[in-house]
Amino acid sequence: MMRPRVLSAAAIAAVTVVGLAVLPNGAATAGDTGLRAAARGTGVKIGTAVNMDALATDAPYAAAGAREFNTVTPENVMKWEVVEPTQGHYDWTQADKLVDVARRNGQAVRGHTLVWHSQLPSWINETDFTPAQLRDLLRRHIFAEMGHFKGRIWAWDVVNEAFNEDGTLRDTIWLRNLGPGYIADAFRWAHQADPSAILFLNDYNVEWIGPKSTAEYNLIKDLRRQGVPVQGFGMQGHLGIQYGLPGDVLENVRRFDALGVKTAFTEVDIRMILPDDQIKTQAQAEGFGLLLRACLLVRHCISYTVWGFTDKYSWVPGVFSGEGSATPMTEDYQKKPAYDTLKETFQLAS
Ligand code: 9MR
Repeated sequence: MMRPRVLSAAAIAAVTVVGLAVLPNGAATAGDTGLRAAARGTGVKIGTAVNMDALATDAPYAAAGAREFNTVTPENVMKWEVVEPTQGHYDWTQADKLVDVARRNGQAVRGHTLVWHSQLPSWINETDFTPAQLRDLLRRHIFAEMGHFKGRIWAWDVVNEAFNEDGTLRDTIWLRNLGPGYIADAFRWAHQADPSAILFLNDYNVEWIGPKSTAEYNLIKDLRRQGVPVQGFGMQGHLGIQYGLPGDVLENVRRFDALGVKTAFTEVDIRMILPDDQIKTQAQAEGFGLLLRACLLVRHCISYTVWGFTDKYSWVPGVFSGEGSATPMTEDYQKKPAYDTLKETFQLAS
């Protein structure tokens, strides 16, 4: 079925009403066939970050992951510190496993992430490399990792979190040593390494229009004018209901859409100050729906990925003390209103 580009205002309102009022928290709807079935025909894939420890040890986690999602992102196992813990010695074990499971489940893989300031192997931070050596290491890393998975990764987060909140480039080992051109270089190398992968610039706090998202917009525009193969803009979507929801998210996604790049929500979770209650849980559902509607309403938004689907393994409580409940399912896999809103929104759009 063709992907409809416009949801009627009534349909959008209906999603909100159903998501907010009718379905009780945790109830499975009749004829429940999961999010991936609901997403079919919409042109937007539904994804999750995958925790490989949980996948190996928690059968309900593995079953829900296969049932609910048609794209997966490794939460950690494709990061540089994991794949090259010692210089020149690669360990693809966990990442290979993820790609195999995805193939068996008929899921596309979003590769995450090639160029980042975080989760670098300690040998990079601890050795006194020259700028020329670092440039060579970065190039080798991109070719090694993309080469290893060539043809099996649907989209790659090539450069992750390159900007500060004020729209300046983040001070990282890459910017300091290679200069701002490292971003264009990374995309050029990535395209050579695997021409079939869709190449994304990815960041957080860019769901709304502001200095950071505008700087990324300008960079993408500039790079494309120069013929640099940046092909997608990923908005992570780590939100907190206490900060309010990004009311201009659709307007924001539309301007990237107009540039001709693909867009995606790549790491959506919406946290709250604990304990949760019905009001917070409903506000969260609205947030999940808001981002999904923005994705469905533009032409080139290709996927919507949640950063974990159960609170059982969410990164949030470990980092934001006193906060949590950020995913669409509880720790014991009960569906929250956020889950129902995602499903109903997909169903209306298909
Ligand atoms: O969820 C990931 C967590 O398990 C790691 O400890 C953390 C390390 O930085 O990275 C988390 O994932 C991040 C992602 O790779 C990039 N965007 C922000 C995510 C949450 O921190």
